[in-house]
Amino acid sequence: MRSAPLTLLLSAFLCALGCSDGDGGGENGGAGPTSGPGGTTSGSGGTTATTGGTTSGPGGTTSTTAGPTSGSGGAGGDMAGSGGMGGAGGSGGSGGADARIPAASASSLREAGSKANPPILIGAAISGSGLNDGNYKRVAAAEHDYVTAENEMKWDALEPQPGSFNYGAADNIVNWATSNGMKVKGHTLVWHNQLPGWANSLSGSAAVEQAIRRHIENVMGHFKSKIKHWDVVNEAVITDSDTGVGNPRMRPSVFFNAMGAEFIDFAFQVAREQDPEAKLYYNDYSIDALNDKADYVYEMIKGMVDRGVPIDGVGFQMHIGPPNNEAGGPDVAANLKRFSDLGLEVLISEMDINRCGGVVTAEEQLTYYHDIVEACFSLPKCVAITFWGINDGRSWLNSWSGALCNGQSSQSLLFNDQYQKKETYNRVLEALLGR
Ligand code: 9MR
Repeated sequence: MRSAPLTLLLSAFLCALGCSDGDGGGENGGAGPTSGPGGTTSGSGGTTATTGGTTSGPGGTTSTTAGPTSGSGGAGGDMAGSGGMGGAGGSGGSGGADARIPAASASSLREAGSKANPPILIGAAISGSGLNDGNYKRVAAAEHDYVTAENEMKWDALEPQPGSFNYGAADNIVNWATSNGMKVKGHTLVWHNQLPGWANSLSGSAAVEQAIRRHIENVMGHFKSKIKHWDVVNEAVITDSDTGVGNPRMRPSVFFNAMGAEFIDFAFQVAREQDPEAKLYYNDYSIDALNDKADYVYEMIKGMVDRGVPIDGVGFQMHIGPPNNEAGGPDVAANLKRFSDLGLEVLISEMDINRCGGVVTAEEQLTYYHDIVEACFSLPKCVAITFWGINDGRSWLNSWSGALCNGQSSQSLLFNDQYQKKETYNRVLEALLGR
């Protein structure tokens, strides 16, 4: 592990310019980590097979023996028609192996991930518009075996009117992914952002509960045969700045305001009822390294585990650089490990490293990419690494207020505007090969 100083930054300054996800405010704090409804649980998936080898298929299983490399998920390009969910290795890694064995060599990220034992899914955020671009599709399928829809599975896209569901754009992405032997993580069931107006103006716990239940049941039901991984609750915690520092508390939202922190347990319980086999995740930003928000989320998740709430893992978004925080490898490794020690899977769920504003230098970016991927690689229960986009030219950061890019390229990803591999790609591949 290279030493990577934790350089962080400018919280108040950056947030004054606009923080990721907007509404950093909210005075409504202090709810403390989810005061548990003491609720019931349907058993958490949890699970681990103890024999070696990989198992394909939904839900992901795990190989726990440290045998030689397990099968590759196929590094091919647009492998139309391979059908189904198979071929990409398990989503494994939670079986208690002490160390991950790297592939001896690999010619793509997904090959390196699937040949590691236990395997690591290599993901990308995919946009519907990207799939109209042949180069985008080629690189996306050749290098990744895990897909998150960048916007097409959010509440406003799927349920624009109460009880009226629109699956066209999401189906396009899911069908493309499965036909390329890629798994899909549903993103995201309950989130304060990208909500349709009608949902945002609900009030009263009964109405909000009913809306959450209907949304989760419909969406998970629609995708049940194809999606076995879900971000159930996204970004339920805030701090004074979006860097994860200062006064961590529950985020005011239509859900929290009506139900208190109990909305989180409720959403996971409804999701578990809907699919006993699915992996259910909590996902958040600026909880990547050791900071106030990560501490608070740790206590919140630990409370859920202690109460038997059916949660399988935590996604660490890993948006490094403006407008979020920036973390060094050692801190990330320690942070991921404490969550993994709760018996949960951990995922790097939305990684990019923004160079706009000169806050992160080119050299720091390479170090961070390597060391953060290494932190996941070193933890057998770290089951997936998803990059938030394919190439620099299409990154959300380029035009995001607060990202300091002003329409210029954030230079944040692994491929340049022409879809050529960058040095960041090489550093990620090295870390996936245990180097
Ligand atoms: O990348 C997404 C961007 O296109 C949208 O405009 C934005 C709106 O909220 O959401 C972005 O994705 C977010 C993800 O869904 C949740 N974590 C933060 C991501 C970056 O803002």
